[in-house]
Amino acid sequence: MHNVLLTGFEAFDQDTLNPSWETVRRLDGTLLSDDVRIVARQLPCAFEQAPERLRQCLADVQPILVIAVGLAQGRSDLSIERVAINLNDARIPDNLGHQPIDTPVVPGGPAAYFCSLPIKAMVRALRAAGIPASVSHSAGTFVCNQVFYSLQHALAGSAVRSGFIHVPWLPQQAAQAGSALPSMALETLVEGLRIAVLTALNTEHDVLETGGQVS
Ligand code: PCA
Repeated sequence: MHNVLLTGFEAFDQDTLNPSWETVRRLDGTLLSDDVRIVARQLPCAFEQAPERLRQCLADVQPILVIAVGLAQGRSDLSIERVAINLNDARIPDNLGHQPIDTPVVPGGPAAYFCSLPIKAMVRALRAAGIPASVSHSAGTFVCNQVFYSLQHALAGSAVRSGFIHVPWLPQQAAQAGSALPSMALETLVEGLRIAVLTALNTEHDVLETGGQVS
């Protein structure tokens, strides 16, 4: 059996749940073919712990493909991240109260890594299924970017493809916050992630077209 690793984060900031974990845990154990299944794992929203937990997951699961998923409050679609940068610059403290400012993710590491997934094909497949998606050129500078960078660093030079997707709030989170921030239903997120994984598995060469990026 081959494994696809999906990671999601624990809740952070004011939230009591994180849609990234709610989504990937519903896909845990899903068979994508006779010999490929999804394995979901949770990561802490803590700079000191997340990269090490990710490395443990990679060692345990021995995946053929990895997609890390996180929440981006304010985003309105599935944001397929193209680039991870070697910078921590936290806007708020993490779940352990740490707030690194202008530190590297990996001292001496390259300034950035590109995602190794067929991101444009993923955007195209999601849109064809009626699910809003776009390419994003910034995963931020908080724990999501740290995990994304650590993932690309760990797998650099290997045949295992990997990347990161940011998801919006769930509707109940936007409602509870009394906010006009965008949201997406859990069923849509789950179906979107399933399509993203299948497209990544089945697409060798990315398509050359616009990813509908915002900037
Ligand atoms: N989102 C945060 C960290 C955890 C999460 O789900 C981020 O975008 O960095």
